[in-house]
Amino acid sequence: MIRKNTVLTLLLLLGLTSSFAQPVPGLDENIPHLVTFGSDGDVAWGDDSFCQIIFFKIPESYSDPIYLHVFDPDVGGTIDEQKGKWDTQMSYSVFGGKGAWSEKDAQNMVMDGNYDSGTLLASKEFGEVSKYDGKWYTFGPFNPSEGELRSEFGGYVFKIIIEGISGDDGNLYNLYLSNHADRNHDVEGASAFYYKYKFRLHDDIHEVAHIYPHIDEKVVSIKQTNFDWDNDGRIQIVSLARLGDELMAISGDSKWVSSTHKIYEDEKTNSLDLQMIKNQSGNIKSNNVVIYLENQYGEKLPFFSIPIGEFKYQSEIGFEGF
Ligand SMILES: [Ca+2]
Ligand SMILES: [Ca+2]
Ligand SMILES: [Ca+2]
Ligand SMILES: [Ca+2]
Repeated sequence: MIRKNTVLTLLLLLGLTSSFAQPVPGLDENIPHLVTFGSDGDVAWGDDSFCQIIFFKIPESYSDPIYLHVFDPDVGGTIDEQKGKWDTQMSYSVFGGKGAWSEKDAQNMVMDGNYDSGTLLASKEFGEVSKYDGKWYTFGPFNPSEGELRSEFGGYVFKIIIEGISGDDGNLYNLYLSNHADRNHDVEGASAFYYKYKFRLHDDIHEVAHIYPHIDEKVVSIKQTNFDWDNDGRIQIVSLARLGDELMAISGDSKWVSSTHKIYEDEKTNSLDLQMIKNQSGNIKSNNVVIYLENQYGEKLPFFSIPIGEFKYQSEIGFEGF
């Protein structure tokens, strides 16, 4: 009982601190880093298309300048994944304006399509750069109104595309939306979201990673697809309507797998908590993975860095017996 209360208190604290935070990966996700490989990378190392697309939404009422900080933008030295010699170039491009989000190729990451839609606001390439190894680089300032105004989000949407230009090494990095140029400070009411997520799992078997796909009222079933999970444990679905005993299929080395799951009434207009629990005996290190979800129409579902609604207070269920 003591342990349960401790976990619940911890979750409540996390909830308080994360309500206004915009790091990507998010605090609640407990994912160490995002991953993008150089364009000559081996997909078997865990990145199927050498590109990552992350969106940020800023409330329409917010008018101060915003900045996008990138931790460890270089590809070399600390946290990155070396193959042979360091020879990878990575581009970071920030987009706003009409089409930045609303172009479906951007949401679906159609790499031979118009995924880099909208107005290019800033761009920079990094290779092995010791000056930025383990350090932050700042894009901006941007005026919130430079984003794409969308009423469905109640604000302006920006997009950052991280793409491998050359080389075969893995770039690991983190993002943070801030209202300060020189430090991470939260933009109240803002959040990040993404449709296809590529990241590194913890090496520590006791760490549980999460993603929080948003389920709108028209979703009756979801199809999840993941790549290169290396059979690393399990993914369980936790929500108000189920107790975490339903598992999603996970893939093997360099393999794709999908599974389809019914959505219950109580799960609509809320977020699911997909808990990624590592293989407790596999000693699986440096595991890069890809995951996305679709509704019954084949439309991709967004994951939000901040879980929507009250659902998160229920998620101690998933820690029971772990
Ligand atoms: Ca580095
Ligand atoms: Ca290399
Ligand atoms: Ca890096
Ligand atoms: Ca992997």
